[in-house]
Amino acid sequence: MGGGILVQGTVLKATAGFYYVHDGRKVWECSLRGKFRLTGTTVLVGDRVMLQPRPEGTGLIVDVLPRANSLLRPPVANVELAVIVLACAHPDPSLLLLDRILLQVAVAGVQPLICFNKSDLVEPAEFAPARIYREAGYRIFFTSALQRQGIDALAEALCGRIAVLAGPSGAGKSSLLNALIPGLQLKVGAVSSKLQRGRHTTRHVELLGLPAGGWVADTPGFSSLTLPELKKSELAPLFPDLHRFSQHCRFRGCLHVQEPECAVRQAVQSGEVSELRYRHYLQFLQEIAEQERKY
Ligand SMILES: Nc1nc2c(ncn2[C@@H]2O[C@H](COP(=O)(O)OP(=O)(O)OP(=O)(O)O)[C@@H](O)[C@H]2O)c(=O)[nH]1
Ligand SMILES: [Mg+2]
Ligand SMILES: [Zn+2]
Repeated sequence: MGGGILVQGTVLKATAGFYYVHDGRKVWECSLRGKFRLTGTTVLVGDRVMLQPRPEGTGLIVDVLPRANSLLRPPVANVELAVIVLACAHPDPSLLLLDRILLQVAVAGVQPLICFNKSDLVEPAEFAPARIYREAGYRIFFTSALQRQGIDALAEALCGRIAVLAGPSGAGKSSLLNALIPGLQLKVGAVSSKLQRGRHTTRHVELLGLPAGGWVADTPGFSSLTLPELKKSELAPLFPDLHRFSQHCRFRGCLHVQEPECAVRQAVQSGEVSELRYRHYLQFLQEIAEQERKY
């Protein structure tokens, strides 16, 4: 490894074979040691790496430190907080997509936070999705990037953490970051009025420094997400609102579908568990069963 002092840092951005690594003071433009291609080592935004300074002032990444976790969509490592951003309207929020993202975030061991943006377009008190997810136990924020509402509360939740903003295109992730970071001018896209979708204005993942400390990644939106690889029995524990009833089911290993004396289904019937969440649970369970059949 040719001697010399190694520098530790965090990968902020990766584009076209170059990695930008922050060492606490400055940003190094780095390339990857050739060996990584052979060993299949990947370097993600958020990775802690060791770099070897080169005479011309750039760096060579020679080691990737073990990850605490990593997300697939967006591809970011060592994330502490996932802020799932959905628009209250325009485009209307897909709660099925929200539940897929929540599942992926839970599997990765990352703390979720749901941000309903464009609150200026609805009456927050009457916005049913927020009630459903608040009652399910998730932390909810209402924001309007446009009218700068709820930005301070979001800033406080992000302070000092490594976070990602994830969610569909057009929800306002880049707009929120522009509101959170003075002077930042991320490109913001229009929502197609015909398709009711954003246009994927953001194309790469990048960690940005927050004024009060911490890092947050703007990420490109996505509209579909495959389920993480799970066994059927692993699904319900990832729905905390359903799972808390399962200890009262008659059968151990109850999947809460057709089994008699299922406490989860009873909770759905009595309204203690949201029917929408339960329907999504059943849909995911079926997708897992279909995946299993393929192997
Ligand atoms: N009414 C309203 N419009 C907003 C708000 N925030 C963002 N928008 C608009 O929504 C559109 C999409 O915003 P973006 O910030 O580009 O959305 P994004 O989530 O970054 O989209 P991608 O980069 O494609 O994933 C733009 O026209 C914004 O001006 C808001 O709080 N209220
Ligand atoms: Mg964007
Ligand atoms: Zn059950």
